[in-house]
Amino acid sequence: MGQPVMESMDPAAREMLAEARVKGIETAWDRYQDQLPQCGFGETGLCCRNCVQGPCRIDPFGDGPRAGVCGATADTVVARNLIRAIAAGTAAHSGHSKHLAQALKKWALGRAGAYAPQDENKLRAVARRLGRATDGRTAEDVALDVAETALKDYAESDEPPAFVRTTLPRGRLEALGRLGALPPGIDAVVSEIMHRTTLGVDADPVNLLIGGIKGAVADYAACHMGTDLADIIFGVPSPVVTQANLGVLREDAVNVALHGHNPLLSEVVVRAASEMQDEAVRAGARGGLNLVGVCCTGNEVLMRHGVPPIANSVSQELPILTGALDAMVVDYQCVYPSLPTVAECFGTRIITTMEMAKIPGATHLPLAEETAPEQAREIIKLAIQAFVERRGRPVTIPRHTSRVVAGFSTETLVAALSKLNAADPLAPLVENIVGGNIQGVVLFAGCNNVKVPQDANYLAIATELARRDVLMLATGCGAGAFARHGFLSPDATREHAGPGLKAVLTAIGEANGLGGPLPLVLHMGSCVDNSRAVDVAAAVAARLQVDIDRLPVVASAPEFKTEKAIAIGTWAVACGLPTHLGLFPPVLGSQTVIKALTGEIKNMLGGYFIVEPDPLKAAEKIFAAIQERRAGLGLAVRSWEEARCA
Ligand code: BF8
Repeated sequence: MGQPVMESMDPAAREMLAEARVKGIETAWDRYQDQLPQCGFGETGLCCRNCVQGPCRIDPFGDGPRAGVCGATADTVVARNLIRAIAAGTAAHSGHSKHLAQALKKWALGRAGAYAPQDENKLRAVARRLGRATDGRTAEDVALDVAETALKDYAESDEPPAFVRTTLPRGRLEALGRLGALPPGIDAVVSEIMHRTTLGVDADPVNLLIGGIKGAVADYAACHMGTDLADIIFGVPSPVVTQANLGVLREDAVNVALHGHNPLLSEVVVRAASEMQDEAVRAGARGGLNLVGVCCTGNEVLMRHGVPPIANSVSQELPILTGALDAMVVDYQCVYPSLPTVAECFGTRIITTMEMAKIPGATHLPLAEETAPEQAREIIKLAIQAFVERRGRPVTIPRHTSRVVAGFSTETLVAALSKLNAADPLAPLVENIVGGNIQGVVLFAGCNNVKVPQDANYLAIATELARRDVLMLATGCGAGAFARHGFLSPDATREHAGPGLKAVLTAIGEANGLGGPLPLVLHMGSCVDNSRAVDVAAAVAARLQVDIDRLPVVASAPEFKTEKAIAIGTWAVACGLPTHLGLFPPVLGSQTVIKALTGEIKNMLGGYFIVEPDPLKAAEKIFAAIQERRAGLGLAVRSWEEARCA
């Protein structure tokens, strides 16, 4: 542990951090330094606060206490803490999805006109997949049915959630069933984890971990639901071309950042902004209203409207430091409570919108689905007022921008591939994997973490894998990292892709009239949209007549930080994927837990964790996992060195 060599690989972020120092404003990086050295018991998962006889701490070196007051051992404490994190992540994703289901239901009942489905085809396709009738029924009836089916997935039932049953391959369901890891319901399993981890319930680390995997599968259901419902209500994303990074802020525009996760709010703000451009211009903003995105709300509006992403996760405070941001509108999750403090000197309005997510010092304008358009207009008015107040004050906007092509939903990918083979769209992808032009696929997911120079792991790993012909997908803050460094562009394909990958991306791009390759990394959306990658993997697995756990597909969360990311990483493993983590999760205090998650689980589910903080070694291990899968399918394999020169 120590001071990072550099806080961020993003030059715009570095400029803003220098500005923060000049102005004496604290950011996440400063607060991290203030925390050092961090508590070793917490870091290794060996601190238990589950009852008031504690906190108990277990000595990782065996010299001090070997059990807590109740007798809980290191293995029990570490496993309990880990699966509580999974439950928290699941609660967050599923709260987001439940909110979407409720909005769809309100629309179907005539109470929330702003949420009329923009994609009736997807509505009917999801309904059919869920086993609901669609023929001869109105959109309202089908929507009500889909919303109620979704809401039913939360309660305890005799069968797993519909969003698990109808999306995972049968082999996956059977493997999870054998392990006892199929959840009876989303809320039910969150509640079960809280129960089994309280004092004096489950003390068996392996049984606890199985309970955690069950929770993670519930998280997968919630994520898939979040993707499906957002696509139904707001439209299935298709490719958009835009710019990323702080350089898109404009001194002469009303700059409004949309931050958080749930598109319920940001979508109505996007609509309100398009209707209120004139109002901004009348207030003196020659550039009108300029919307920008932060974190996963940023991803949602990026892929549906081309709203430029400007910051992610650890760098969310930096847009305020430009002095040009008039409002930051937040919903929930990954929103730092520090924002109003940073905003104090700049006049930026921090606007919270969710009853359950207020921040002292922010302006609170609660979102109600029934009256969302009026609230969105009120938000824009506040931003315009802030612009009027800041006019004439100096701003410091870094010049950096990068070109971004984003919005590769499953449907878009299949449509793009169908230009090469209309009768069998997956054939070109499968044939190129089999033939070795594409060695395998890596899904980059997860956050930035102040313990890693921002974006460094993403860039280093992706650069190594690209030159070795690995097809790459990205979501969440990982996608934001690639966006800010130009990796979501065709130029990056020309610069970094190995010959096989370049040929495939170029063939698809040209068949789709792009006159060049697809981007080096395909942006699939927000963190809940990791479900899109599972859909692609499940379709390819079906085409090859195998289960997902035999595909040369790996997940990587090289800079993860949140409990949500732990939940997603665990369901990636449950789906059968080797899953790389670029930081040590808080499990080092238990050899039993480490062995179970990095080794034994492979025999049961095919997936397993690879923990490797060094990005170059990580790339090598990810590539080795791909090659192991290729060998298992009887496909030609390449060594790390050989692949570099291919
Ligand atoms: O849900 S990647 S820091 S913003 S948790 Fe949060 Fe992590 Fe970013 Fe999106 Ni996902």
